[in-house]
Amino acid sequence: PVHSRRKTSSRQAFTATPFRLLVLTILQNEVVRHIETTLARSLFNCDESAAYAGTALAFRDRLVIDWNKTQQNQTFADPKRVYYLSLEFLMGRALDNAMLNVGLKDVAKEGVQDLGFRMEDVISQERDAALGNGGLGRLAACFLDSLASLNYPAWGYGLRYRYGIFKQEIVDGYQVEIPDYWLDFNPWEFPRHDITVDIQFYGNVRKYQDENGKQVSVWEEGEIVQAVAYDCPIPGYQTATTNNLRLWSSKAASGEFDFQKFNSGEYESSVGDQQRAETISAVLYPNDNLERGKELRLKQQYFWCAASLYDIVRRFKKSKKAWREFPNQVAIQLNDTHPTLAIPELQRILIDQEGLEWDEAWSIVQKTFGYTNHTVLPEALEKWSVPLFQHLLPRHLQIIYDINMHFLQYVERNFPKDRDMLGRVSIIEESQPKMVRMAYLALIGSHKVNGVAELHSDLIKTTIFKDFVKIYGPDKFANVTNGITPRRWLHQANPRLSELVASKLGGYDYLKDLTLLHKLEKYVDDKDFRKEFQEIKYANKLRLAKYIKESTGVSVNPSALFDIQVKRIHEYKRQQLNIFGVIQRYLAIKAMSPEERKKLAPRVSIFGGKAAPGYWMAKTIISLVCAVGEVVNNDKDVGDLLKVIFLEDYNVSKAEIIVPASDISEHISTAGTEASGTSNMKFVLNGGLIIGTCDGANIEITREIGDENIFLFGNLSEDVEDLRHAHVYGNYEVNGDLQGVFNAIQQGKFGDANRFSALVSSVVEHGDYYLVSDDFDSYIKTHAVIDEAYRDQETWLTKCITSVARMGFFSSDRCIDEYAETIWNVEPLKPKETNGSA
Ligand code: GFP
Ligand code: GFP
Repeated sequence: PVHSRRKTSSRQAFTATPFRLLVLTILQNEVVRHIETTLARSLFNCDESAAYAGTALAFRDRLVIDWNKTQQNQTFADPKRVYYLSLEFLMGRALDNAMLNVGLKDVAKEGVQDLGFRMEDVISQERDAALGNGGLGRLAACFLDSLASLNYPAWGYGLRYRYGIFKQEIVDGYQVEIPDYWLDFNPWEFPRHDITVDIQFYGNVRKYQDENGKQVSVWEEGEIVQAVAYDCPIPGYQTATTNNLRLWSSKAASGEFDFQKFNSGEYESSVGDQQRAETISAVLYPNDNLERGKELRLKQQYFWCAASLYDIVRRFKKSKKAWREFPNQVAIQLNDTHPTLAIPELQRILIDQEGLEWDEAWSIVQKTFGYTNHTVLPEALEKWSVPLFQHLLPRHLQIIYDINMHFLQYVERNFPKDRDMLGRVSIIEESQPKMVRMAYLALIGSHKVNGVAELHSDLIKTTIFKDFVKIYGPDKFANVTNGITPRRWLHQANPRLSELVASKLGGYDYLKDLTLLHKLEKYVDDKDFRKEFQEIKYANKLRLAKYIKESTGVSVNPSALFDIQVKRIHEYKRQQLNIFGVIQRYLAIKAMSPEERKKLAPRVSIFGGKAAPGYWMAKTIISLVCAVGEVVNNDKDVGDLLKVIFLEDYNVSKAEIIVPASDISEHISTAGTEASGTSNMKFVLNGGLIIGTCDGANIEITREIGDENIFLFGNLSEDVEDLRHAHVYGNYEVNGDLQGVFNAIQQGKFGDANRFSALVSSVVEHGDYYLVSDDFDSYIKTHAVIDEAYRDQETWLTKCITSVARMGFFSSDRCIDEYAETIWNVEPLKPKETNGSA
């Protein structure tokens, strides 16, 4: 007995299962030992945070055993490995995931309960590892889970930011950013002070001829910063395979401050070098899909690429294989263009350090890399100025020029008649200053380029990479539609639904093969199943309603239709369309007769997401949502019929509460702009329906679940360009409903109209780039269809269940198998023995 708040003892439940009792006892002892010895806390003042720490450390011990075995097994077998280079890994919390993957969650739950705590409270003590902005970083996290679960020998390489994505607070309706210092206590990482790499910046290049007359380039002088490895174990689900995520942290190469300066009393500047070096991995850049060309960002990219490649090359060299074997041993995937510098870096290592000839080296490079594109938005494509490159990475710039020269010669030979093509496809943009186009470099240096959903993969071939399809042929381009891990996004986020599914499918095998979900269709008419399914949704809504009350003070009716849009705030994702729609609804309700109101299903419109600090329009959208909420939520005349909620600081752990609670979620980007979307998959998998445009993965979701189960609206991507041309700048007239919304804003119904005028003028004066006015009508009508459909709860429920049953395709396991087969050419490696947990 450790804690005064002990609730119920559940020991009796174990008496029938001695093995379980044994495991429970062992686990409990480990937790207690960690609390007492590792944390040096008395059990009598053990609070929830200590209970979390003790539990986390006990599970960590188990992971470490499997982790070591996995690494040894991989070292011994030396198979081809996958290296996933991503500047973002949006991992969220680790404890729950570790317990589920190790398979001891139930035991642990009883164990901590016995110590006087509720597992939910213990789990919620953990800080999110929020080393990412949104979909791109979360995809990387889902991929790590799948790679380990499918036993692929794989490593993630990233940066260990001291500050993850900022915490968002809403103060008087405005977003305020608070630094997220998340490393106070992080039991999930292991510093490897013995694994360090010296990374060079600046300096200059000296060329000379060696004794054989060969041109040699030496990159000299400049500044050295040290990269230190921090490793995080990534456990697979129901397998002993535990892969590694290696994050690099920056440190001054000398490791010390300047003693001379210190001794002469210059205390502040004596630590200057150290601080400058540490700045490199200090903070994650918030993403507004607009490249800003900051030197520190380029430094981050090179620092991380160079450290990772050094490590990869070192590991390869242990095998003493010939260099030509490199692509048979190593597959490197570039998650977007952020790691593109790995391409010239590998070329540099091979020619400058290992003495390979250019062509041989380049052939190795091209076979090694694959590049995933995540956006066609032109303003989001990375470019770096040549002068900056010259200054920071002089040798790499030369190599990039040489890569470009070889490439352009090839293009010239093959397309002698198209002189303009050379300028269009050149890695160097002839602007003022000249720019390095990273997407072209990534594409040219890789053997495969993939998009993340069918439409997106088609679009990259007809827009940004059109010329390259002519140059390389279509086979260089592939599609791998994104996926999500069902372990976190169903089993962990929605345990009751997961249990219900398991009860019908005869166990949890479906969490390893999500296509098994199709068997649920049999139960679509099963009364008990339907009832249970509906009850679970209601319970999840209740849980969210409680959270809304706690965090915003607003009471919402859990029986209302929960309509949710949570994602980064961006004009292309069109939260502005959503809030305009909400205003329209509000105005309509105000004008309704009591009879009409009676027919209307109450709604709760829920928003969440961060705006990049420098993205003023996105911040304006947030403040409009908050302002509308203020008015609507306090309008007694409207009551439960409409509530508008902005949930602060959306992150992975909040998504786990929000996603299972939706009736409808919104995926309403301007057609052709959202590469895939992945929250659309999460919501449907959890028994919610979606309203969406024909964009990204919405299209494939529709194909899988049937168009009767999704609410599609709006213009198609092939029409977007013409529609944009049709918009006149100046005073554009919008249709009646939208004009009514704008009037209400301009009349100050939601506070000072000037605050929101940019949102209105972007539509009526500045060409409506995101086509809000073109899609508004169809959006509103589709919401009316949703209202109508929701009144028929039985049919609604059928749609939800059918959709869940048809979501098998969207597992990140399927996705990873596709990458492995079509891009990486790697095989799983069977783990040795069972895991340290069983
Ligand atoms: C890896 C792991 C180490 C482990 C060795 C041997 O090393 O923790 O000790 O394998 O199992 F990281 P490298 O492949 O990085 O050399
Ligand atoms: C980006 C794209 C999304 C895509 C993800 C993962 O995510 O359409 O689903 O990458 O491929 F925009 P965000 O960072 O914008 O969410």
